[in-house]
This record gives sequence, C-alpha cells and structure tokens, in this order.
Amino acid sequence: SRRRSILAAGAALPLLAIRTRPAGAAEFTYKWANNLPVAHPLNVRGAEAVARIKDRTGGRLEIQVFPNNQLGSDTDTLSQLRSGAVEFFTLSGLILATLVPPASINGMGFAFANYAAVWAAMDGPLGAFVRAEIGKRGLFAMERIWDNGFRQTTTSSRAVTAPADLRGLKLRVPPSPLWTSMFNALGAAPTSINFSETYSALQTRVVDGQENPLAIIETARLYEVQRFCSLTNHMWDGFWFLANARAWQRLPRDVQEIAQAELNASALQEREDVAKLNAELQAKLAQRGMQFNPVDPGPFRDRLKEAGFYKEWRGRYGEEAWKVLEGAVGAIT
Ligand code: X2X
Repeated sequence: SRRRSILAAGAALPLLAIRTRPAGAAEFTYKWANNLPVAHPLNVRGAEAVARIKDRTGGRLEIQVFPNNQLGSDTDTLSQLRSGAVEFFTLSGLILATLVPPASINGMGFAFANYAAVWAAMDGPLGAFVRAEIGKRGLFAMERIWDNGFRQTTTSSRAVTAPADLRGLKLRVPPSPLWTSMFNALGAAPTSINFSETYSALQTRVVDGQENPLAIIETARLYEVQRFCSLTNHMWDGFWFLANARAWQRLPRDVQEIAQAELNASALQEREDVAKLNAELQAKLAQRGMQFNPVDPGPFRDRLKEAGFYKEWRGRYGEEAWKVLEGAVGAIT
C-alpha cells in the first residue's frame, strides 16, 4: 500500500541521506582566497593547514586555495567574502578598514618598535578589540593574525632617507584611507592601487615607488621593477584570516574547532618564516641589484605630528580604541 511504501522510504532515509554524498566528496567545500604568490609563507603554511584540516575532519571540510588574486583584486574579493561567494579570505587589516574602520589601527605610523610589541598587542587586547569589531560586520576572524611584516619603501628613482625625499613621489599604496592619509601627510603623492595591479603599475611607471615588507618584495619579484629600498619600517601590517560568518556558522562545532586550531597553528609558523625571511632577504635582494639604505624614523614621525596626522586619526578611531593602542605601544604624542 501507499502507506507502507512511505514508511519504508522513511525507514530507508538515514541511509539515503548518507549516500547522497558520493564516496570521498567533502560535506563542506569552501574557498580560501588570498593576494600572495604561492611561494610566500602565508601560502606555504596555509596549504599545510588546509591538508591537516581535511585529514583531521575525515574529509568533511575541504578548502580550495586560490592564491595570487586568482578570484579578483582585494577589493573584489572582500565583496565576495561578504556575499558568501568566497568563504575564507586573508586580508590586511588596513584594507579591511574600508568595511571595519578600526581594523587599520595596527598600521598607525611608527607605532610598533619591534615584533615582540606586535605579537603582545595582536595576540592580546588590541587584537581582541579589532576581532570584536570584525565580528559586528558579518565576518569572523580567527584568533591569530598572520604576519605581513614591517613595511619598507622602494622606488625606481631615488633612495628615501628623509621626508623631503618623498615630496611629490608617485607612490602606490593599497586601497585604504590610513595609507593615503599617512603618505599625504609625509608629502608624497600616493595612489590607491590593488596589489594585483602593483607589479604592472611599477613596470609601466604609472607610479615610481611602493612600500611592502621584504618577503613580498622578494616573492612578488618587485625587485625586478624597483631599484632602491629604504628601510623605513613605517608600519606593521598583518593578514586577518577571515570567514564569512554565515559560512562559518554552518560548520559543525567540532569542524570549526579543528579548522581554527590548525589555521592558528600555521599562523604561528608563518610568523617565524616571515621573520626569518625579513632578516635574510636584504643580502639576497642586494645581490639582485637593490640598493638599501637605513632610515632614521625620527624626522618622519615629527613630520606626521606636524601635519596633524596622529591627532586626526585619534579622532577618527575614538578614545576607546586609541587607549587600547597606547596600552600596547605607549603614549603616541
Ligand atoms: O597590497 C599590499 O601591498 C600587500 C600585499 O602588502 C597587502 O596585502 C596589504
């Protein structure tokens, strides 16, 4: 009878539900997009995390990696992350600030003296503050931020030793209000260009310079189109490992825990790799023809103060955020 066949189908359901997934196929197939070359430690350690996650979840979560802006520029990919078309994205906090304004705060000019200060802040109250703000915007940030590094200034035209050397310099900066504001205050002529367009913008001389950590100057081969590298160390930048919050919440608790633990473990390894590279790379890049010069940060910081840069950004972030920053790095006056 009809009733009997419905019952029979119902009884068979649990089995059918399991069988609708072809053998070997993941329950969740998510995309992770990033803007970096495959040789960068973020991709090397990230790929290791992805493999461990697949293994430890018994294949339930499979993460497909799209390095090198394969899915679009950072600006495009941030939109895709928000819509859920991309589930994971590693993005600089400064660029994320176009959506979550406080997320650029770690890029405040000359705020961090060294890596010890960076990790104490980002694994501590400053990172917690920013992650909470990210959480209010439909995104979830893993606990450990990945290292991009202290940024150095390269040009095809001249060494930068003092703020006067930046005057009128056509400088590529990533799309973020803090970057534009800071280099305007320093007297340069910054242009917002996504990383995906940076190499060609330098090559065709749309801009004369850019600023990035040595690990990126090396892995993205920017040394091919830049000659001088000035060790300005003007800010520290890192990548939040972001998830679309709805996609993250769809994952069962145990899968979330494995994913977050493995990504955080890889982040710590990536930090070591990048620190090592940034220490070694000056010699290697010099062999390739780059000319390095040290920089005294004092005059740059003075110039930012005189231009009202710190005052302006203190107002934009608000007293609460500024207190958390100063709690980490000391008074910025
Ligand atoms: O766009 C850049 O310069 C880069 C790669 O450093 C960032 O992602 C902020």
